[in-house]
Amino acid sequence: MSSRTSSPASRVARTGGPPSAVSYVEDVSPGSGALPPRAWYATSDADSLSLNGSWRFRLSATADAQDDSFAAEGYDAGDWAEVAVPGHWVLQGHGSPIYTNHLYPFPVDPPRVPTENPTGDHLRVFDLPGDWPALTEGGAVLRFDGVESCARVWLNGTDIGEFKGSRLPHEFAVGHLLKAEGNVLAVRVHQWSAGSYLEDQDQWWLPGIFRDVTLLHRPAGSVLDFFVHASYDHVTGEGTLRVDSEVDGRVTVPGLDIDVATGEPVTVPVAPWSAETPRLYDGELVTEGERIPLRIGFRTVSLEDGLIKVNGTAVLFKGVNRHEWHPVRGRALDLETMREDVLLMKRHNINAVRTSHYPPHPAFLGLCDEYGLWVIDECDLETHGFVEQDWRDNPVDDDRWTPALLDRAARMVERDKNHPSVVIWSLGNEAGTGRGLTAMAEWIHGRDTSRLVHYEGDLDCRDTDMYSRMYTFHDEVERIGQGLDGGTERRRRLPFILCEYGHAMGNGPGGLADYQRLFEAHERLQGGFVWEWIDHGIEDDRYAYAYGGDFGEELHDGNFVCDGLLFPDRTPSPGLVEYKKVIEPVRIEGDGSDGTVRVTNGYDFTDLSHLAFEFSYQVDGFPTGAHTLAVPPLAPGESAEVELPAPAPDGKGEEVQWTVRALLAVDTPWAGRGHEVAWTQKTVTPRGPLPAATGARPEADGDRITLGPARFDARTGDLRSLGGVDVTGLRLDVWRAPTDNDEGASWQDDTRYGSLWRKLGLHRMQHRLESIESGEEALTVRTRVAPAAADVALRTVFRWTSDGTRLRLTVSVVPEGDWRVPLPRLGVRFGLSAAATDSATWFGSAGEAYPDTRAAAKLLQWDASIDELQTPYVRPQENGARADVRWAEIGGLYIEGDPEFWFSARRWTNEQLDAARHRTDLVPGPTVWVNLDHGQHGIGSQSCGPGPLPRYFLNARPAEFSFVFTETD
Ligand code: IPT
Repeated sequence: MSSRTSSPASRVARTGGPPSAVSYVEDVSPGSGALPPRAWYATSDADSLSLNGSWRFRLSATADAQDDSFAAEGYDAGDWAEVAVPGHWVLQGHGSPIYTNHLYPFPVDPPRVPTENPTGDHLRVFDLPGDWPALTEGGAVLRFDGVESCARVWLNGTDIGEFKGSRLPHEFAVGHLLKAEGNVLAVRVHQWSAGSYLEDQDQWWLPGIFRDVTLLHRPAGSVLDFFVHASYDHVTGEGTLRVDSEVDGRVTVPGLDIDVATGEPVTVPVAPWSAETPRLYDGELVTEGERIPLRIGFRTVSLEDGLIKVNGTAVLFKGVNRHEWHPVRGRALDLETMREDVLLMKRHNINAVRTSHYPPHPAFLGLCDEYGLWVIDECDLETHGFVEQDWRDNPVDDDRWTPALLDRAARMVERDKNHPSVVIWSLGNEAGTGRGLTAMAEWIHGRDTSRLVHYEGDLDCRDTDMYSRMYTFHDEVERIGQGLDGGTERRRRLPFILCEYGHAMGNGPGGLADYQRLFEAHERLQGGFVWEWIDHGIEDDRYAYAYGGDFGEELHDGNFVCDGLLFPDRTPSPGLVEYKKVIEPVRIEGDGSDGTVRVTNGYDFTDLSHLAFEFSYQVDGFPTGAHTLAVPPLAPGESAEVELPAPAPDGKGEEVQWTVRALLAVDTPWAGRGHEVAWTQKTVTPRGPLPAATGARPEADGDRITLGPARFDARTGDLRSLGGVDVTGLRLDVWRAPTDNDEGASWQDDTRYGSLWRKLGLHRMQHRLESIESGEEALTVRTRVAPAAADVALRTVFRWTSDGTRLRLTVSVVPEGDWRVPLPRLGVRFGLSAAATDSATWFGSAGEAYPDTRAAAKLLQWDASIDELQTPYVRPQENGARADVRWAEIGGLYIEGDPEFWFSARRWTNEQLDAARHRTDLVPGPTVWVNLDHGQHGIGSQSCGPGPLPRYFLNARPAEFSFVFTETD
């Protein structure tokens, strides 16, 4: 029977609460009907049936718009839409996503939620496979791995319960309800619920059944919950295994000759598990009714001497915060996407993940076990929006909510407790402080004594085993490292981590290398986790990638959701390349002038025998062939002086560098032999001086002045052409399209240079021509470059000379007035015909670099198309500068610089780049604009953290720099 009308129950007048049929939505309790939480496992010999796939779907505007008749057998949903499960309906054409950072997109009135509460009824009819034994033997469990934010479930017309806790599993016993054919599974999902108050993470609000739905056969005597305890004694080299199981059985590990009863400990020599050596032993848990494969990693986590140690060794976290993200599927990730994340992390020297800010799909943790990553597993809890009311009514400090908090803690710990990769439990993120958090910490400490507990909001570390902060400035981190930060006595005894730092929003983050130096200098500083792994842009025809506000949200936080080291399609951004270099596990130091370099093993656990060291010279950026550098298999922390294998070649006047690269000597599961892990480069022979290019004399020629191959406008002093190459608009340039880090976060008012620059008018500098002097051997053009309404200026002299073939420009800049802000950039820009300019070749850094993001700036001779020279930040902004450029060839010009310069070129102006909001706003014009910069302001991390350190400031001060231009053909 089909019905589209509301039942009388859902029409009752509202007298202070929702109709009873949906009262669970606003109930602070975690739900009812679900089985107790237990360990999650991917496979067993018991049957299972995936219920993923296409489901019937009906969207209602309110929680109570429809009665439950759709759950009845025989209901005809033939005219409903269809959605993919796992999935979010707002990404499948029904309603829209909403992005807010910490503001609740509904009135803060806990636990009440809006009447307008998008509610998706999901329906799936399924038959049991022919050989499914459940009907005759044992029971069955229906498992939901993730539903946002609240669901009520019916099977074959029977209401089996409702639950909240979006990124946590919920299981229901359903064996007694199953039929061989025509089972009707009905799931009503509400976007908003009391649970939404606990899930105020900085991300898109994305309702739906977004993780797997599985029916598990439970044979008689099958496994319930089990806890694999596998510790490692680094003194004896032995591991102790004990598998506690609610249902008695046996545990076998063939590789270790183990065959013991559950609950019985056994100690044997083993190879330990670590993120660097992820040794897993295959085993099996066998009960009367089921066999479950185990992957056992032996390791012991401890807090000792004020340090986080694993297997007796202090670890240095080189981590990232990972939200689950896919630009089309949102938080519904498939295994291959998860694997891609893990492989990308491993290939970029990352050794740790904080699962910000909820437990990930459980399969992700299996990959962390397998490939080797330290994991801080974080509970699905954030109440950040309460900060707007000074944390009044914060659920974590209100006993009525404590059962829900404990339920969340238990669902995380029970689900994930058998993963060796998980070394730390985190209570949640940005939830203030309160008794509920303490209750969670106490429960977790009691349930699992083998791991540590983290929570950043607990400044006194009452409940936690480490002092954790986010976005702390370098100087404070240093004080913490030195133990000079004060705090409670307990805190002073604890190790420190930065659970978030290096805000990777847009161009940046800057300053990573400076943090890493601190981490390496002070033992108490056990590393950090860059914020964050991937941009949460949503693929969208209108914009390429959409961000907050693009769906008409009434409240939103714009592109603050695009702050990752990967672009939404998982292309590494320059920030990831930089991070990889900053955290490289081998240090190669020294300039080689004494014929040696110093190699230091920066791994915590492995020696260097898995690496091969390659040594090569390059002349003018061109490699000259490789040699082997004989590095001994140094133990962790050890260093050695290693002899350079070959004398430097005669560069014949060209610049010579050597490069040492540490490469994988063997194939690993995450990268092949030859993969570069670390490198260092040093200049042996500097390049020669720039050609003087003098001798020719400026000649007046009507409205033109000719100087060697160059022609200038006699009235303006502007360069018009060099030989056959037309040049337009060559002038001093100080503007860059402010980066997200230039713009800064709203709470950092006094040093937000993006807006200070704009306020001063650096984006609309006026260029006043003061004089053109055509002398004996130089054409000198003087300008005063200044913004309207201000008395600051840059007095600029362009001095042009030529030897008849080459054209040399020396730019001298003298600031005038009281400059209170640094300059965005300082250099010249000019336009070339786009028709004649589709690529560039240069000798300088291969990739993008800025003053405080240049650790990975490896010098090479390189070429790229103009399009490839752009870094496509989701919100367009300054990008693509190449550092240390000696020379560049572009559009028929060969340009040498003294000193080295920053080079960029694009098919639009910096002003157009600044105006663009999305990639699709950038439309190529007829001109390629080239910037040759003497200086760039640092990048910093001020979109959520410190700006550039003072040494990366581009302060206005007198400067002089030169270029020599030669036509190439
Ligand atoms: C911090 C949050 O923990 C994280 O979820 C994210 O919002 C990040 O900031 C910024 O992208 S909270 C910080 C603003 C104090």
